[in-house]
Amino acid sequence: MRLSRKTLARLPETVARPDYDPAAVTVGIVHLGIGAFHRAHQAVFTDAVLADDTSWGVCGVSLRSPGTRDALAPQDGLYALKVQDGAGETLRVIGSVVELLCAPEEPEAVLARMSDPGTRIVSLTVTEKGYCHNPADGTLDEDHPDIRHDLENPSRPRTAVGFIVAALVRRAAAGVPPFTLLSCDNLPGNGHVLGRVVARFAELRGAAATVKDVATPSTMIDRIVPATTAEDRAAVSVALGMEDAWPVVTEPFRQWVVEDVFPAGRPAWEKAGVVFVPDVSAFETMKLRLLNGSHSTLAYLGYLAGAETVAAAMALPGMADLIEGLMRAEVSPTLPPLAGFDLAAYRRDLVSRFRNPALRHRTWQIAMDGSQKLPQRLLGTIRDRRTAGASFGRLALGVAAWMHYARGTDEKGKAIDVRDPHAARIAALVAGLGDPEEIVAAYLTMTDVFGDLAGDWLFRETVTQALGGLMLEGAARRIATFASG
Ligand code: CS2
Repeated sequence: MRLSRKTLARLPETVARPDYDPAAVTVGIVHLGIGAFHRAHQAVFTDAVLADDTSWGVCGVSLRSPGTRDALAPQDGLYALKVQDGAGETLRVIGSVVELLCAPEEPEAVLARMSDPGTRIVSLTVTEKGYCHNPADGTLDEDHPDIRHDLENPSRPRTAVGFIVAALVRRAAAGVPPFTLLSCDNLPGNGHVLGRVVARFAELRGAAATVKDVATPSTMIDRIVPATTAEDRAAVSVALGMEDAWPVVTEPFRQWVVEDVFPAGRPAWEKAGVVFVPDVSAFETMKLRLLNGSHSTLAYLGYLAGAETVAAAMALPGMADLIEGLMRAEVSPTLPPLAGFDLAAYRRDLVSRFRNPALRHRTWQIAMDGSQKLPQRLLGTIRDRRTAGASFGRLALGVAAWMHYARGTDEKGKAIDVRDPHAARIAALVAGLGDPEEIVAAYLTMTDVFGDLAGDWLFRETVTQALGGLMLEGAARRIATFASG
């Protein structure tokens, strides 16, 4: 038996399910990048308020592979959300995703759905690299092969930006007002970044006027959602008493802070706990620098020290002290003030979230795409510390750990499966180098990643020292030196 609208009634009592009729839901949101994160975050907030207005269902679009569509379409888009920590777990079937499309296989269906007047929001979780921007300054990478492709083939796009502009052009031609663009990726000023790449792409297509009034509110999104494993699938299916081909597993914590600029309307998300603010940037900076900056540091150092998961990395001697020190002494002083916000409590919560024993969040997963993540997670913080004339040794260790990791060989001499849009470029840059000074110098030629820090002597020296220590002593011993005793 498979999870579907037909079998919903046969779920065990303990499994929560939609409080509306999923068959009555129509599409109001097209979501680009229907991965685990969307399904454990925005789709859950939407599910909670659909009973009020069933016109806000989600059409989930994969920009790459058909896997999610093929798993969920036979289930009418239904899937289970398993929320777990050391204290226990809960299961809920989510019904907000009512249509699934795979862009490379059915681009016309995607464009038709995005151009439909019923679609009033297009949201995105396409990861940092999905914006096809230069990470150091947020401008469109006009040499990106997919961007070049989309400029040459405007009605058969590959990228999110290409789809968005093509759909906005169609809407304008049909007299349909634009949708609101809602970026939900871990980028500072994600709405601004999206607005900028869309505007530039449209300009290159000769359609600048079409996109000029599109609203692009920024958002801060937070929930830790590891990739679903075969064991998760099996365990959830047992608990449901029926098969679910693609459940998602996550932690209890969730947060969504959004700028309230939705000229075409929006779901009543505030009823589900979404916080609407005039300016999200202080929240974003805090989350990106504290949570994601720590995450990346944990991922590279942890992986090198042989820790497979974040919880295992946190258990390495000295690691919790290192991360706590990084957050308190080096990151927190750089954060913009947030009136009434208890930063110390936020940091404490992060430490316990990282320790969640029930989540198997792989260090390798977080280690992906470092060239796209480091600028907003560690480098911006370092830049602010430099301006303030303050120390940044722990942050530099995180950067050095990435440099060590991305060279592609672990401490036992085994190859690392480095996933990064610049993996080949990095491999070529560091090929044959064994001296920390030369390695750091090679990385610092990536000015699209490091920006002005590439020419900063103290940054170069501090990272070189950190990398030298890592290469000489190994990650576990370096981490252990931070143990407070
Ligand atoms: C993680 C994030 O994979 C990663 O890079 O740091 O996905 C992190 O789990 C989320 O941002 C938490 O909100």
